[in-house]
Amino acid sequence: MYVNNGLIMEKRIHFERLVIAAYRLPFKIVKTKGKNKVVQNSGGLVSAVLSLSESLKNDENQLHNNKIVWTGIADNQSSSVFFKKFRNDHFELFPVDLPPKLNELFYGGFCNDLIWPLFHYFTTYAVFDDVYFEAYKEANQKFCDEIVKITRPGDFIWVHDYQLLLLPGMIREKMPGVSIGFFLHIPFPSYELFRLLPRGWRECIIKGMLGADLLGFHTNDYTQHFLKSVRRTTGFECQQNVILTRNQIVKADAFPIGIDYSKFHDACLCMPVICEKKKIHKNLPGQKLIFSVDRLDYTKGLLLRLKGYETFLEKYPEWHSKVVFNMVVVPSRDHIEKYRTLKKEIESTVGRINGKYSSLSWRPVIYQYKSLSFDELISLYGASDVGLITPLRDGMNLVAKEYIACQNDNKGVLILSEMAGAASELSEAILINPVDNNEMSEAIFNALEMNQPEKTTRLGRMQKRISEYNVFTWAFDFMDQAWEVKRIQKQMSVRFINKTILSGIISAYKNACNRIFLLDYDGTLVSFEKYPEMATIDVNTLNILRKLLDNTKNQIAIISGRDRGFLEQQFDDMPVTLVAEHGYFIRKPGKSWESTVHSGEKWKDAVMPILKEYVNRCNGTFIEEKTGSLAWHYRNADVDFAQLRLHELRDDLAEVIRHKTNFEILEGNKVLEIKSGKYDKGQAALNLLSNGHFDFILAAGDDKTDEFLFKAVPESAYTIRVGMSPSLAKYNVSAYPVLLKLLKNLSAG
Ligand code: GDG
Repeated sequence: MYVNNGLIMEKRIHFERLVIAAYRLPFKIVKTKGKNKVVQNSGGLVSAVLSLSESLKNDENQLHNNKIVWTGIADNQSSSVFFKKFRNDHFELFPVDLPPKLNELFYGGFCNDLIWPLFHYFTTYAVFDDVYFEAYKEANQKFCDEIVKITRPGDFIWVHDYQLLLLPGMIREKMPGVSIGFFLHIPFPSYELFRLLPRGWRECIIKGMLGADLLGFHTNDYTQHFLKSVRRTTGFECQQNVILTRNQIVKADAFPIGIDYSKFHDACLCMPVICEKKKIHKNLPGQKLIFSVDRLDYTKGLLLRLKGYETFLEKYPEWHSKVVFNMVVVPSRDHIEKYRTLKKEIESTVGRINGKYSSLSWRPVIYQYKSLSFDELISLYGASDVGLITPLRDGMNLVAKEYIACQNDNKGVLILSEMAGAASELSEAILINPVDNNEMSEAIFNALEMNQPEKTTRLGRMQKRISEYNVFTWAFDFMDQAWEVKRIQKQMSVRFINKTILSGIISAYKNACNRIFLLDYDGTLVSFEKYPEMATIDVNTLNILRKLLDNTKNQIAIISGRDRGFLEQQFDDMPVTLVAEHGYFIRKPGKSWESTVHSGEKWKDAVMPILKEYVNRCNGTFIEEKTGSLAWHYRNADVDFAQLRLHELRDDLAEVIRHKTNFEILEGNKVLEIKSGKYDKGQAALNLLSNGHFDFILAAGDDKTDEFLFKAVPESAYTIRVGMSPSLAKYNVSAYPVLLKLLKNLSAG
């Protein structure tokens, strides 16, 4: 339990230790007066984790009193040597050493010349270079090597940001059971942008990210973009926010990062800040103050902000001499051409505005290119009347939240770009589109003119929200959910066929004298192919089935949705029972096909035209006509578009079959099937089981239509769902080759 902002939090961290992997270490060494001083690095993540560690220090039960472990890169070689031995009350640091050339290609190249611009929608700035990508992989591998060295059982590894997208997958390969979380601090872009990455790179990135158990993004939009990229890149099924990968479930969700609200709010009440605020007001008599602070970056909309302010000055001359815009730009990457140019443009725009509007006693823009101390920053937040934050894209933007936290006297108004992640939580700010000059100038005018009751109401709502969902809630929430995902994975792994379960099945098999295998075909005995006719059975699988059939105690039934002709082709020379079209037809060994249903085919006249319409409306889909059913396959269509059409098709079909009680709609793996007559795989199985006293039943299938089978067979049966989906089956296996291995095992017994 810990106390935060007067609220008693019942949160508990279940992990032994927190191991952070982030590009930078949280500290650097600064020489002051000839002495080395350890100083905190700037940036949202460092502030967040430092605040978290301080709150944990006060609770001896949290994290079992262990320090937070942090791996990252030090500023230079001598810092790295120093930090290797560095321990303080909160942290143990493990510097990762990258040769400067590698770091340049990895960080300067792949991270900042490709991922940063691309994920912030600046596609024209993106540089695609194979050498960068190789360096990115190598650097992520070096992080992985360090993490593997320091991780202990019970640890939670929390990987941060776009520099380490491959790391979760790399760690997972080395330590399959460990808990891994990943948080992306920048936007995850729409698939249209993500797909600009070469296919191999994007597959590698998605695979890397999916090594985590839990993936966090600032907003639901970013989460949805990521999920779409997963579906399009891997084909994995996503059930809401849960991704069913080949052998694990992974969760993706929105965790909007918060700030240490009390730290900012309370700092405004400290004497040095109160004095500094007074000084600012004294220097600007009778003038309102607009304030902004950002790193020098093209994503921050710095030039557009100046232009918006210029438009405001143009439109509202009555405000001349009564308002000042203090624009602080924090130095960053200004050795790079793009940033140098941006800096020059800012300086010339500031010069132009000041040249045009200044008087002897008034300068409309006060531009500062420097970092501020914490107290200076808080004083400016608190002393200003308007916070003007207008990025073109921003993952979250903590400055917006900090600004709100510092409004103790309810004076400030926040103008915020709707392109910042923070906009979804700070809806009471004046939200603007940063490219719209007029909107920005109107917003500045409205903010300056806003009456006090409205300011108080808006601020009150935002302060309540960000004080409650603060940095602690964010971190605890993330770790809590990571723990929960692990719990669900463990629960599911109990259902996975492990050695113990396997030996149970083998011994039941050995003790039985009348056994039956009820096996689905597609996805269960063969893999999924682009077209159904391509999914033919291979010789190894046939040999496994033959070997099982060599034992006279065994019977096999293939229970499939396929038509008779196809099944005959695959199993013609084998003494297996074939069930075609979900039970419409049955052929026992050595006998001919029998039909269990007599519904005629007239009904198809009403359904076929609708399906044809949907083939036209959704590229890549096709119809399969069987005797008793019509199937609309969408495996080759755009996943999301097909889902949309699927909903519509279901509605249209429901309308047609509304008064016909005999119809059923079945949903299989990327297929919607309409059949007439009450029959399904379950009834077919019961029919077969009624002909013998079986003391060993094994039923396996991979899709929803096989659930009828699992439901129908007796409790004593071994039921196995192939794939990760939740099921009525007792067990899951990750993929069909695992089932084949199991059958092979039994055939040897
Ligand atoms: C990423 C995402 C996301 C800035 N200048 C000074 C200073 N700062 C502090 C601010 C704030 C932090 O740095 C900047 O926060 P941002 O939110 O702008 O983000 P970044 O760290 O650049 O980047 C961003 C964030 O991660 C968190 O997930 O919000 O979208 O790009 O805390 O106060 N602090 C001091 N002097 C300065 O001059 N003392």
